[in-house]
Parts: sequence; structure tokens; C-alpha cells
Amino acid sequence: MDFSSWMSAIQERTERALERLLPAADVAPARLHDAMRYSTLGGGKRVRPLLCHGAGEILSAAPEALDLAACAVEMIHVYSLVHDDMPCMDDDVLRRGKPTCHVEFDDATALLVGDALQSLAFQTLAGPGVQTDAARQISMLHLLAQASGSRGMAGGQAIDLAAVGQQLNVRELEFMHIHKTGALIRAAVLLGAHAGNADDAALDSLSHFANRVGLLFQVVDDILDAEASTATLGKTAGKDAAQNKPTYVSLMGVADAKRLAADLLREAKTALEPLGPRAQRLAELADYIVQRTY
Ligand code: GRG
Repeated sequence: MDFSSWMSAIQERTERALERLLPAADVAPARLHDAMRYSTLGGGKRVRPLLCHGAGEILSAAPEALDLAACAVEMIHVYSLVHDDMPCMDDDVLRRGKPTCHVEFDDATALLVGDALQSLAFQTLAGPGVQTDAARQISMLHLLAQASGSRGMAGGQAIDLAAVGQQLNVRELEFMHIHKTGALIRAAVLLGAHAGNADDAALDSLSHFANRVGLLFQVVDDILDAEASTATLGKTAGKDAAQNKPTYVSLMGVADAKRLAADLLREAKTALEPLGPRAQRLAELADYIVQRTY
């Protein structure tokens, strides 16, 4: 199967799994469930589910187990987008090409959507079908909790909020992004590996790959924010500069940010080498992350 057919197949099965896992829109409390489905379904590139499946396939994980791990990570990701868009944080009106959750519904509903998606993510990952080895399943829960909490994504968001209008250097910017964006991307890869039979050597290679890809994702995101249009991105373009936020582009300029992306891509692929040809999908995914237009 070529990469683009594989990607469409994973996006499609992720959509179906999310539809199944999310409560129906007419189940009480209907407004909350409607808003959860509105925010989660029918949009997004599903980069984290793709990484989860790509890593899991290397380690012969069952596709159905990967669906559950991938959906858990995607739920955390959507929760972070819904909260990030709220007036008390980034205050945005457009996400995935449609009105943000708090605009379509209201602030209190958006807050609850994030809370409930976070809970559903852990319920999904703790449930049946994820791993037959209970100890490994507990490490998966631990991994996702750490990646999304104050030592991971939520901590990165706190650093981001504190950095508005501040002068950060590249090291400080990297520290922020390793937490805000990188931690969940790393979790997506490692959860895929843990859904299969990952040994320490494979986990080591994948962890190194994921660290590079996490940063790569953010560098490309900064370049797109500076260069792409709102229509293409499906979210407000140029926000970083408008909010005086430090980014790779503001610190080093577009040309150097593109060079950094090329270096990170090369390092990510080098990290995959010990895994051999089985890791081809992940290498292709790293290429996709650089080439994406939104
Ligand atoms: C509110 C706890 C909390 C955390 C928010 C990740 C995050 C932290 C906020 C998102 C804001 C943002 C635009 C970050 C830049 C990188 C990023 C995560 C972009 C969006 O991810 P994509 O491109 O989105 O994978 P889709 O819509 O394709 O899923």
C-alpha cells in the first residue's frame, strides 16, 4: 500500500473509532455530547493517530488496540485545542475550518468538553482491548498522564502563556515546545509501541525519533503560521506575530527555520535506522509533517 492510501485508511478508521467511542449526540446531557462530537469528528489531520499506528505496526500491535490508543491521544489533543481556543487562553474563533467550540456553543460547554474528553481518553486507554499485559497497560496510562499533565502539555501551555511579549532564546523556546507539543507527539509514538511488543531497544529508537518529530512539527507549524493563509490552515493565520509570541520564525527568520526543519527531519530518520525497513511508514510520516500545507 502506498503512503497516501495508508494515511487515508488510518484517518478513516480513526474517525470510525472516535464515532463509536464518543457518546451519541442525543444521549443526556445532549448539549455536552453534541459539542464533544462537534469538536472531535470530521476534521484534523490525525497526525497523532497516524504516528501511533505507524509505531505500533513496527511492533506487530493489533490494529484494534492501536485504534484505542490512537483515539485516547486524539481526545487529549482535541481537549487541548478546545481549551486553547477559549477567551482565557488564545481566544480564537476558527478551528479545523469551522467556529471554535466556545463560539458554536458557549464557554462553559467548551470547558466541559475539554474536561470530558480528557476523562474519556483515560477511560478508553484503561479499558479492554488495549493490551493483554496488564502491567504494560498501566505503563501506557502513566505515559499519557505524564505527557498531558503539568510536566508535559499543560505545563508547556503554562510556559507559553507566560512567554507572551517576552524575549525567549532558542533554548527556552525549545523547552516550551518539547512540553507543549512534543510531549503528546512522543506519547502517540510510544503508546503505539507499547500496544505491541516493544523491547527497550525499539523504545529507545522510537523515543529519539519522537523527540525530533515533536520539535519538527512545531518548527513547521511556526513556518505555516507565518506563510500560509487562514483559508488553507482552517485556523487564524499570522496569530503568533499578531500576539507578539516568540516562535522559531520570529527568533531565526523563515530561511533558518526551514534549515532547522531539514536538520530535524534528517535526525528523525537517522533515529529510525536501527529499526530497519519496518520503520518506513514513520519515515514517510516525518516527510509528510514537513510537506503538509496546513
Ligand atoms: C489547553 C492544556 C492545554 C494545552 C494546549 C497543544 C496546545 C496546548 C495548544 C494548541 C495550540 C497550538 C496551535 C499549538 C501549536 C501546535 C499544534 C498542537 C497545532 C495543532 O495541531 P494539528 O496541526 O491540528 O495536529 P489538527 O487540527 O490537524 O489536529
